[in-house]
Amino acid sequence: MAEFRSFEPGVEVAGEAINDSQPTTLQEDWREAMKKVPLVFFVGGFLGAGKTTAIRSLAEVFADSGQKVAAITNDQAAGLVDTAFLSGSGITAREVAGSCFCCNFNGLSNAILESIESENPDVILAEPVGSCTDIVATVIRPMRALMGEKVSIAAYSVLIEPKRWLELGGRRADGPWSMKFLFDKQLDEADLAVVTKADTLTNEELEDFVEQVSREYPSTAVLAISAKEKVGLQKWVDLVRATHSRDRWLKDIDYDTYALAEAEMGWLNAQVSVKFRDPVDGRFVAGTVLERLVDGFAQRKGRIGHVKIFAAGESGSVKVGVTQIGTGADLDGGFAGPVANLDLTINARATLEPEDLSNIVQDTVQGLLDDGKTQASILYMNSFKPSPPNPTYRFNKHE
Ligand SMILES: Nc1nc2c(ncn2[C@@H]2O[C@H](COP(=O)(O)OP(=O)(O)OP(=O)(O)O)[C@@H](O)[C@H]2O)c(=O)[nH]1
Ligand SMILES: [Mg+2]
Repeated sequence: MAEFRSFEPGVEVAGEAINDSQPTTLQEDWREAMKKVPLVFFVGGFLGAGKTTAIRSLAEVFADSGQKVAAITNDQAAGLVDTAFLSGSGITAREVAGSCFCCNFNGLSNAILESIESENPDVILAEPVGSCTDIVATVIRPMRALMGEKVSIAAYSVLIEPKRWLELGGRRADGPWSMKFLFDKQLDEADLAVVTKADTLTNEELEDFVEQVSREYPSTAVLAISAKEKVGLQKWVDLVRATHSRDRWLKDIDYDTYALAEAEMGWLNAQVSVKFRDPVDGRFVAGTVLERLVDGFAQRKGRIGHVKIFAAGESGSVKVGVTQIGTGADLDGGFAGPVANLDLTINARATLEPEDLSNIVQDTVQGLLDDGKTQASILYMNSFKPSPPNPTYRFNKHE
């Protein structure tokens, strides 16, 4: 048993400890709501925090208790690693692409209605774009008001990757980049702060970290999970059941600063088809492509939000990714044997110009041809800077 498993983070909501072993009226309300309409469970948090991996693991927890799950992914452009990854894990995933949930509320509500029509799920796990904030005012409050008869909406969970918190200098420090603004705003509106990747810390580090976050956000429930090791997930679901949304919409967000912070990142989505004369180890190829991309970003002094690749071949698939330069790659999945074809979905978010991102991808793909036995072609590539957020709705009246 991993050391951190013995750690039980203190769970507090508005200063009152919750005993989640006792059914509460809130839990009963939640169950009641669950019977009638699907629960929309938003999993927010910064780029690379672990949202999609958590959604995959939460889906298992809900499925184990007999509940049917669907997922909705979101991005500024089509061709998402997350959709391929969740679909590859057997989860019905719809993609709202072209704009974030807040700027395309109708895209999100249509995806939810389609999901209800086609799958009739008990739970819809929805992942906003990792650079988005103001989700409560622009998505959750409008959804409650406009779709309250079709869905119930869970308390809002925002995920925190400890490594990112440290990179950005914690709560108070001025972060080294303006994305810190987004990170802080995301946490300001959270009902639950979920510390992810607990398996990457020792028991003591995790305990210190959770205490630090709880100190900085004293009225927010804080808990720790490892989606990879499947630890803390049932506790998270129980806590969401027991937590009323505190409606912490952001009263003082400056949309010009928000737009500048989002536009610090270049965005690239690409699809690449690779064919090998002699079958190869797909994990090795995916890891090599990732390493070359990350080297390219580092040489141009880009900071990484998340660079990830979903590689699918005839004998399996793998997702590889890096959330910071200088740290090792994460791998998830594998192949039963060598592959002759690989379809690569590449998503990169880094503080570089879109042309730089495209050039690095083109150079990397070109580099695959050097052995004379490999063919590779870019089927689709879209690189850009996110446009200023322009929400469909912003419910900013005090109730
Ligand atoms: N060690 C460890 N790694 C994890 C865990 N959860 C996620 N990861 C890794 O962290 C990386 C980012 O995870 P994702 O689930 O893609 O993160 P995300 O927040 O959905 O990322 P974006 O959608 O790009 O914002 C992946 O490479 C995962 O394998 C965890 O519990 N433990
Ligand atoms: Mg994701």
